[in-house]
Amino acid sequence: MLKRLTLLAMTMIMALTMIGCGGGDNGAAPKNQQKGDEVKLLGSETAKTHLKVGTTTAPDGHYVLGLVEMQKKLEELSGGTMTIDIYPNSALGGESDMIDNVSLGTQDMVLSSTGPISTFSDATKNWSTLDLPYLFESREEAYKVLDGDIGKELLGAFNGTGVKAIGFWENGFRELTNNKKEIKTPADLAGMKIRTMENHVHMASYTALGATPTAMAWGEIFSALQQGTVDGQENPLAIILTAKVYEVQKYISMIDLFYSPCVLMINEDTYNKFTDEQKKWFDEAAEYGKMKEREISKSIDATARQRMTEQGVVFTDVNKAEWMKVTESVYQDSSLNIDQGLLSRIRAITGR
Ligand code: EAX
Repeated sequence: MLKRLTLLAMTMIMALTMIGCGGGDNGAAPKNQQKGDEVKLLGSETAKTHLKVGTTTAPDGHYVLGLVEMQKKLEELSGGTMTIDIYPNSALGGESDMIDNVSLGTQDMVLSSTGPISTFSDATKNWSTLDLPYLFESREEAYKVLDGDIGKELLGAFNGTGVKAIGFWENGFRELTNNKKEIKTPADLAGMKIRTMENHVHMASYTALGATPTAMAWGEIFSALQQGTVDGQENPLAIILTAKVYEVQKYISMIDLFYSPCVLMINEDTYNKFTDEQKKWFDEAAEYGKMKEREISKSIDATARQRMTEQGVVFTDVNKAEWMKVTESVYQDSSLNIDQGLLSRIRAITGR
């Protein structure tokens, strides 16, 4: 809780600094945010049960397209009685706030990266283990762990927190962008201010790499990049492309530092009040959406580099072994709540 408060305080200071700079919220949201986008993403008007789901990502991004698949499936399975209304582009708030709101019941659902989960509750603090650098080498390796017993246990840790965690969807491998210079080695990062998610493991990793990490919610990223509050940020290519981050960042280094899952969550009481039949429809639609979303994530990723190269972005491939070595110390950092037992079990599955 204390750590979460520290992060919240940091985020607030950052927000105040930006207001102080005259930033306000002008340009803070991704450029493709339009009122109309929200309307198209609302479920069928005739459904009796409308569940409001928030995400920070763009309407044409993998999260939202996956949620649209879930929405169609839920309407089909429930005979049109249940649906989800999708609110993209941080319309309902940042990820950390949305998870809190879901736990309090002021918002039904959220699809959020794991960024804020380890500081959400004592029960979920060992989720920081999932945020370690170079934990997974491929998405298939990650699916093996996240779809198996370990994933089930981690999701189950939410029981009693007000949030029911349904399943692991995909954000993707996180790459580094900046507008100053080509970054090939950790040494090139020296002194650079990099926006990270509100996550201690990610911040510690960038500190180990020699950068100055600044945690902030996604909705603040555009003004921060434009005003130079930060020099760069990191996110999967699918986000960099669909949120149009590449329009304000010339360089992308393919560091694959973290595999970033995202988690579909619903208010516990809302779920528990469903009839058994409604639970079945909901679970099946969510599983369907998850599988579709992973496919969409993969397919956006497959063309993203080419599409952004055509727009003048300079891509740099790095020697990942070098980056791995510099960030190894994070695994032993006792302040980060890394669960060494869980880590060994993950490694037994990934074979590394
Ligand atoms: O979950 O904040 C982030 O960098 C996340 O990757 C993004 O909001 C999607």
